[in-house]
Amino acid sequence: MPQAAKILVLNGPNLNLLGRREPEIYGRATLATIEAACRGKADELGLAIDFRQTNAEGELLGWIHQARDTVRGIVINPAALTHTSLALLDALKAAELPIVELHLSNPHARESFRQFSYVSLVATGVICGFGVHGYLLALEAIAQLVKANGKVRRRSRAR
Ligand code: DHK
Repeated sequence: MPQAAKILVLNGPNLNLLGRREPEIYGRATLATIEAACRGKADELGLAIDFRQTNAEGELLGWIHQARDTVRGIVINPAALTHTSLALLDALKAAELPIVELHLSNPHARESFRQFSYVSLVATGVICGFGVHGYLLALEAIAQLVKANGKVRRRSRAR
């Protein structure tokens, strides 16, 4: 049986507070619930996921640096770093992987400072406004991208 493609699912600052933090905007599901839903979806799609959250920008950048050689794609909810981090944009560019940018809320319908995304400049596509379901849509999207990529680019390392 072929090895499942590995996907990194990243969550940025404050997303550890999901369920308690502004539930009218971000919903009542906790990050643990979201991770469990992602694991179920990944199994369905034949993907292996590495699901992580950090409040530290440097840690997030380090994970992205490693991803270049260890995974086939990245799903990222960069949270507030979406709108502020040029370093995140550069790290994602350097990863040279398919990237799905994800937001629980629809930042375009919110404050003006949320309407610019550094990450969108490098993302293959963006999913926003669908709450927890967005994570499942993002996994479907990355599965398609990885499949399409595999057809044109075979790499020797298993990842
Ligand atoms: C999460 C955050 O923490 C915000 O800073 C972003 C994003 C939106 C979300 O909707 O998942 O602006």
